[in-house]
Amino acid sequence: MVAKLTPEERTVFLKDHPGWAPLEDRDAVKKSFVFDDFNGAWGFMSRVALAAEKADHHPEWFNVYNRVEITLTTHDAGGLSQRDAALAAFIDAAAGDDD
Ligand code: HBI
Repeated sequence: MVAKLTPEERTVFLKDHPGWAPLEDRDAVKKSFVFDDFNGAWGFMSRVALAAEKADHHPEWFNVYNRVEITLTTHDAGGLSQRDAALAAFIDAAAGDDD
């Protein structure tokens, strides 16, 4: 059983991962990414998909053309966990958002 983040851990998560915004209606965070074109978006999604499968931790996402919206939460925990923090870090790096 994976543990939910404590309030303190959640604060650190949001500080360490700028752009990830908590949702109102559930214990999750969401961030949008925009790429030059669909090819860029799809390449990003491919990188994230491989990492998600390797981690056995998957995003909830939406894509239209060059835009990708990603929501992270841990279904097994019923909220945010360290798995989401790790995947958020990978996603930001894959998007080039980690500078
Ligand atoms: N992805 N986001 C997320 N949350 C989960 O709880 C989860 C997952 N991917 C696979 C997975 N759990 C497996 O451990 C099974 O529970 C489906």
